[in-house]
Amino acid sequence: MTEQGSIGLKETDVLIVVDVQYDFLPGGSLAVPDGDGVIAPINRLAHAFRHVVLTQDWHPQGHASFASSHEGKQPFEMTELHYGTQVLWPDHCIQGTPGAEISRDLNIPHAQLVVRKGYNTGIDSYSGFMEADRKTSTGLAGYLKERGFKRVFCAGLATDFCVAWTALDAVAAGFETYLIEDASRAIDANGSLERAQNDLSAAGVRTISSAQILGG
Ligand code: VGL
Ligand code: ZN
Repeated sequence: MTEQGSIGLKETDVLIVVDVQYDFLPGGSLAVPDGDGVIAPINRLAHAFRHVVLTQDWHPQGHASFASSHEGKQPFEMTELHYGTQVLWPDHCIQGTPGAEISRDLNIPHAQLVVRKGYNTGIDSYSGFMEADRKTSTGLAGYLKERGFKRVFCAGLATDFCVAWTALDAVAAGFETYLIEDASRAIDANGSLERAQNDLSAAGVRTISSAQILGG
C-alpha cells in the first residue's frame, strides 16, 4: 500500500493525459459516463508535473473502428479485422472536427507533445504507443526514452480502453507505470472495465489516486 502523498515527483516523471476530447465528454458522440469528472483532477495533477504529454484520438472518415463503416453493424458490436477482434464504435474524433478537439477546459499550457493516434484508416489505436495491429508504433516510446523519462503516469478517457492500453504499452516498454484512477473514467461496455483492471494488475501497472501524488 502506498500512503497519501507518498509518490514524490521527480524530473524523470511524465504525465500522459489520454484523449480528453469533446467526443468523449458529455454531449459527444462517444460520451464516457461522467467524462468531464477528469478535468479538475487532471488540471491539479498537470500543475504538479513539469512534463506532460497529451494523446488525441484522430480518425479519418470511414475508419475501420466505426460501426458505420461495416454494413449491418451497430455501435458496441464486435467484428473481425485483419489484426483481430475489434469493438465497433459510433463515429468519433474525426480529424479536424470539433468533436476531435482537446477540451479547452484543460489548463495545461506547458504540455510538451500531442500524440495523435488512430489515423490509419484500417487500424484502431487505443494506445498512445502502439496501434491495435500491435506492430505499428506511434513513436512515443522512443520519444519518452530519448527524453530520459523513467516513470509514466496515465490519466484521462477512457480507463478501460485508451488509458489502460496506453499504460499497458508503457509498462511493456520498460517504464514504471501508474494509472491515476480518480483522474480517469471508464466506458465499461460488456465487462471491459474489470477485464482492463485484471490486465493492468497482471502487467504490473500500479493504480493510484491523485491524493497519493498531490497529498491531502
Ligand atoms: C477510445 C474507444 C474508441 C478511448 C477511443 O479514448 O478510450 N475508446 N476510441
Ligand atoms: Zn477511437
